[in-house]
Amino acid sequence: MSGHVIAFCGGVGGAKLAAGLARVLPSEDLTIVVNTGDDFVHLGLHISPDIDTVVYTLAGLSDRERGWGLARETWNFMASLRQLGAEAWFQLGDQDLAMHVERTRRLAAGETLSEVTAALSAALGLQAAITPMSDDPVRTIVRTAAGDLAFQQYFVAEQCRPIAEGVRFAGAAEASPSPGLRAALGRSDLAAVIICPSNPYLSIDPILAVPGVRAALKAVDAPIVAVSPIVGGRALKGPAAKLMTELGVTPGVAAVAEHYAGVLDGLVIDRADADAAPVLRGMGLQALATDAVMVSDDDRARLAGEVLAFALSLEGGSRLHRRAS
Ligand code: FO1
Repeated sequence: MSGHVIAFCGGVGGAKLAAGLARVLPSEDLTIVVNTGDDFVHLGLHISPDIDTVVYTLAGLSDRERGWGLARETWNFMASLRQLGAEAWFQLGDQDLAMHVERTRRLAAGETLSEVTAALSAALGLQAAITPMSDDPVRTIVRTAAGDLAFQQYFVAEQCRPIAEGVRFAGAAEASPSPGLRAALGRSDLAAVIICPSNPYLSIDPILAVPGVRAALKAVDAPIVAVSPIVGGRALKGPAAKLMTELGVTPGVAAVAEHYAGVLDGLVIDRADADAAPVLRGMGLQALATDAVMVSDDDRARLAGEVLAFALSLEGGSRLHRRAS
């Protein structure tokens, strides 16, 4: 294929497809835009969990079982923290710690998060352009029956147990798209935008909340295709289905399509949901049913290839619905 591809993604689930795209596309043809709504300062360190997950996954360094952090990690730092009676609810592995320390040092020295991410991913041998959605702080807050919770408090400390009543992105209104995102959206050779199978509410919405992003997507002439993170009414990973239920939405591919109304031209769903394809077409979307669950590296590359072929097969006419809605 020719032209540039943008991938929007969050952490674990999205990073797998981003890794597949990085395998099938030349590095200069791909910009991976990562959610930073999960970022927070912990123990004085700037943690960017989704950027770390994408970088480690693409570098082949991630722990495949957990999905986040490094493989063959050791946890002496955490054991020592506990001994000191310090906060130990968020696990920072001994090797992983270097990433957070070096990111924090560079940010304090005046580098932007985009610059830090580019430098650290290049140091790990990555050629793909990985960019935060914004260099400005945007923080995901989950409104729950127990009050407002900062994302990691909700996700890790509370294990997503509190009933969610809403999600907001503090700072989004004042944020600007990162230079990498802005440049990619403005490319005249943009061939496709792929929304990876990340949580639509917690991982992709923060990217869409950055001022200018939705309007830019509305205007692009390239196809925009998402891969559903919901298969057979269940989330592939994480709290997406629980969250949808709590927000009054029946978890399913139709709800994913509805959520992305006005943003998408097509949705890739798992074969388990093939029956829903006519419903999606009724909503003005093109649908591809395939094996959307990625286990092996080959699954990632195969799905990436299928998603790209599907996106490029969409006729210009299928974009009229998005651009008019
Ligand atoms: N997720 C957890 O469930 N527990 C943790 O202790 C934890 C630590 C952690 C440290 C560094 C990092 O880059 C990610 C980490 N994650 C942890 C993952 C992260 O909180 C979530 O997966 C994402 O924010 C959701 O996409």
